[in-house]
Amino acid sequence: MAKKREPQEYTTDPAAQQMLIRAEELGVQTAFTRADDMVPCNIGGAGMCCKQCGMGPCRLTKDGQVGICGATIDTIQARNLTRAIAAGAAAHSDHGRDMAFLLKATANGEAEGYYIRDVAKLRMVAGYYDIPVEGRSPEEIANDLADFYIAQFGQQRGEVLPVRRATKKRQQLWRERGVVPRGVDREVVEALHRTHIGDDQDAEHILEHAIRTALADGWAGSMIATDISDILFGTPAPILGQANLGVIKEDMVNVIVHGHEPSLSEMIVAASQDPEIIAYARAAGAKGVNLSGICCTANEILMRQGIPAAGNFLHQELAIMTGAVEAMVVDVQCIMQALVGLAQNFHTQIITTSPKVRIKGATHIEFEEHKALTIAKQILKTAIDNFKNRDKSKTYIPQVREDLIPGFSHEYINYMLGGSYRASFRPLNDAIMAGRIRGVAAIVGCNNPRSSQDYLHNLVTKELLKQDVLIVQTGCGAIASAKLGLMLGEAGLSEVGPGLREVCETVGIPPVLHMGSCVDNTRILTVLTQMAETGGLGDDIDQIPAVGLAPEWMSEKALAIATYCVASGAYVIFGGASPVSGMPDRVADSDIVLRYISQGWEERYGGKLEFIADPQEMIKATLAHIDKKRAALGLPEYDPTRFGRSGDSKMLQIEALPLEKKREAIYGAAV
Ligand code: SF4
Ligand code: MSK
Repeated sequence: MAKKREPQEYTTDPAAQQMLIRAEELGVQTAFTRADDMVPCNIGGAGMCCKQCGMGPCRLTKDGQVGICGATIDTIQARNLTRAIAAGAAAHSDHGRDMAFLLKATANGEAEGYYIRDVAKLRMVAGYYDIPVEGRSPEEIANDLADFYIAQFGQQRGEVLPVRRATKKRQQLWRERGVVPRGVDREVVEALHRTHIGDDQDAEHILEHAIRTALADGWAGSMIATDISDILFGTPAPILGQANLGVIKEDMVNVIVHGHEPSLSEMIVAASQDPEIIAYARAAGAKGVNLSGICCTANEILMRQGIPAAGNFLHQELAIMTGAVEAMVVDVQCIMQALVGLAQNFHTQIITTSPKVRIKGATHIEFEEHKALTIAKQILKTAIDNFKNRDKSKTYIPQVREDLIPGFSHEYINYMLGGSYRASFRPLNDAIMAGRIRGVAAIVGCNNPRSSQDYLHNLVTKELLKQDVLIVQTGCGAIASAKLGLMLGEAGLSEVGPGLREVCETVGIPPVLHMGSCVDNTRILTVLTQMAETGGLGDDIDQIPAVGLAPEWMSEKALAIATYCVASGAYVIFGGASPVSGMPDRVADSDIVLRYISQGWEERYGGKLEFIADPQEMIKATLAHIDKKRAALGLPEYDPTRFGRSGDSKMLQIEALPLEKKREAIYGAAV
């Protein structure tokens, strides 16, 4: 059994630390303590265990050893990794499919409570696929777009059309390599087929299909999900929000929405503001209904409606332990089965809503788009009815919360850099070319109780900010920075290098931009593509001084995201353990797959995937890659001493000077 850790070793978040002390007092288990008790299997962890058929499981631990069928270690590792990527792609894409059906129902007036909020985005997206827009109603366009998107999942031949949104060069490369997805479902199914016993037994060949499957996620399934969420619920723009457990309110009915899909949560937001529901809550003795979110559902409603985030992945159990949550409403993905058992210690009801997800012991109120508002009200009334069962002696809400400004969609970034008339990525590219911004890092992904919650996210983020690296974030990584206060303009700027600080002050942005949920990593693909197309930073993503990081990854979706980013040309660094680490100290050739997804993929796609556990090494590798790309573009070497003499901080210093010194400081000694 691993050593049991102290609360401050489990997490760097002060609210979470308080709740873990509370867990100890109450004698309840959490993912943190279960991680201590669960010793990972080092053979499976290294990707060297195969259970693809009933002759196994075959655990390969010696040089030259093969499975009963003769499968080698690299074949087994490639199959395991590809299956994980296929599962991640399936999860994102099934979410995208549901959104497409919701768009269809909305267009046909069959989805109670939904309407098309962002007609401009609808017209723009329809335009990508040559769907006629002029003289047509939003509903007509939406109906065609929904049909088109639904067909992308089941398409059997040809190419999924959203790949058109990549750079021309990248599309050409994918075609040459034979990895353009034909249809989303086809690639996922083929990944499962190829990895069945007795099929594809060439590790590199298997991994090329992993690329194709991941591309079906990033450039189709997830991109479709993001597009439709924006069309139906509005393209995000900056809005004030809050994050951490302190958003839970003592005197209100607390409802937490958790999971990923915005379809139900947006309707719960609408229902919570309904006078009938507010009156119902007041009649129950509460001041009203207080909604908050966990995981990516939190990100969806935070960036559009400013609904607070109670926390990221590892906060789901801690939120219940406040004893003040009447209902936790879950849809799909990242929902721990442990919630139900934990909730039995309190009065919290766990309400499952997806036809795909049930948890034994949970209340199931199935979501149905045709009567979504009615169902959302029913869920809220169930929560309100539960308010009377709250045991005040068991209530403990840590008073820790932080403000943030989320909502940096790629559309808004374009707008903020150039206004309505000259929306452009030009200023960002110019700042990178000048060296004011050294490069860009996307720090995304989950929490993992095997490391200290938020520690790696925040350490890497803070160090890169000091090095003038602009950070964009999604998923649980974004919530980690939000809780730390890095997503508020000025508050975050004290941590930032001089050049980046000047840019943030000029444009009026925080140094860490919250770009949304896990499926919204496609927004990052769009930003990188637009940067490449703007000019000055090469003509494709692999030339941009940018790196993707997931320091605390845990889900299969993270592996799918990593792989589509690599295939799009990005260098991706994952922290924690590698699922294909092999055991090079014991089995000489057990790192074939590890080398292929790094050097092999870099040769083929210009991007690579590496697992680096040490955060300092992660930072070093990020900066080295950014500097290498800068040098390849012929950009000036990064030099922090060149900048920092303009901007708000300088003006404040100048303000404090006597008049003659002021003049000198502004115009120089010669004046
Ligand atoms: Fe063993 Fe081969 Fe079956 Fe895998 S597929 S469990 S290696 S016999
Ligand atoms: S919710 S996939 S823990 S980021 Fe998207 Fe967070 Fe990872 Fe789930």
